[in-house]
Amino acid sequence: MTAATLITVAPTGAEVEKAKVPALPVTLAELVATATECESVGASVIHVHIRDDEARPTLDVGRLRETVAALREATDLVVQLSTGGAVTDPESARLAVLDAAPEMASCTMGTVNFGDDVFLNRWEFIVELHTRMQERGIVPEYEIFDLGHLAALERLLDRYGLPAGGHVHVDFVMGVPGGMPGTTDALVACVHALRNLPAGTTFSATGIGRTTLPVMLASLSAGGHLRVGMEDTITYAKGQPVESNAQLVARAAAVARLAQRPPMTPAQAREMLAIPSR
Ligand code: KMH
Ligand code: ZN
Repeated sequence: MTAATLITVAPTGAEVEKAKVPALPVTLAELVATATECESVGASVIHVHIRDDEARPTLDVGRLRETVAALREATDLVVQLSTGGAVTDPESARLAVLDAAPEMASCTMGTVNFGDDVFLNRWEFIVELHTRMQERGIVPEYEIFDLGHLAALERLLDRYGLPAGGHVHVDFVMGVPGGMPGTTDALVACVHALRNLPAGTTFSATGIGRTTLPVMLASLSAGGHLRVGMEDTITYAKGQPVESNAQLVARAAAVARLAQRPPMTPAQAREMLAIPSR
């Protein structure tokens, strides 16, 4: 059984509105403060979406570079930029995220209905993201919204080779309306499908909304890692809004300790994920 737990915090996302959720970190100062707090309570990776001056999602490369630099300066967290962006972002802008040179970036493994929208990820686009990350030494986190996305990942690795560093890490994003449900059964189905991927492949899981806790418990018991944050849930318990991302990370860290799987340090996360040293 895996010893320590990698905890990724996804503090902002592209969907939650600041006007409705004032605790959402949207400015660079808010993001850096959140990152520092989350690191101190057990996060080792931060999955980053940024906002513009009006708190709207943006993929502006200048802002992304500034964000990567500020997070590196203030924390030791592994910075993982989202190439998923918002459902409205064009492929060109999503590819350009890599120009901000993060240590990690997300790479979604297929198209999925996303509430009333469609999160489009064409095969050729996935190949482009994967190969550009290989060339630049950026480690991908393959985002899996549905079981078929794991078959797509198997095909990708067979045809185009292992990612930078040689280690494969996937994240099950569960409970999106249109994707796989946030249930133990769905998580177990995904874990079974990992046998078709390279030996040593690791996984984390996150459950959207009310599936946060069942997915957290299922992932820990299956030897997986965790992602939590206000990108994925804004309700801490029934009728109780999330106060901060650190509140969610602290809960995940406490549950991980209870499971005898204490949180990893960022250095341990870099080692597990085989992030090339810079
Ligand atoms: N905002 C979603 C449409 C990712 O960050 O890579 C996509 C998403 C996945 O959040
Ligand atoms: Zn995201």
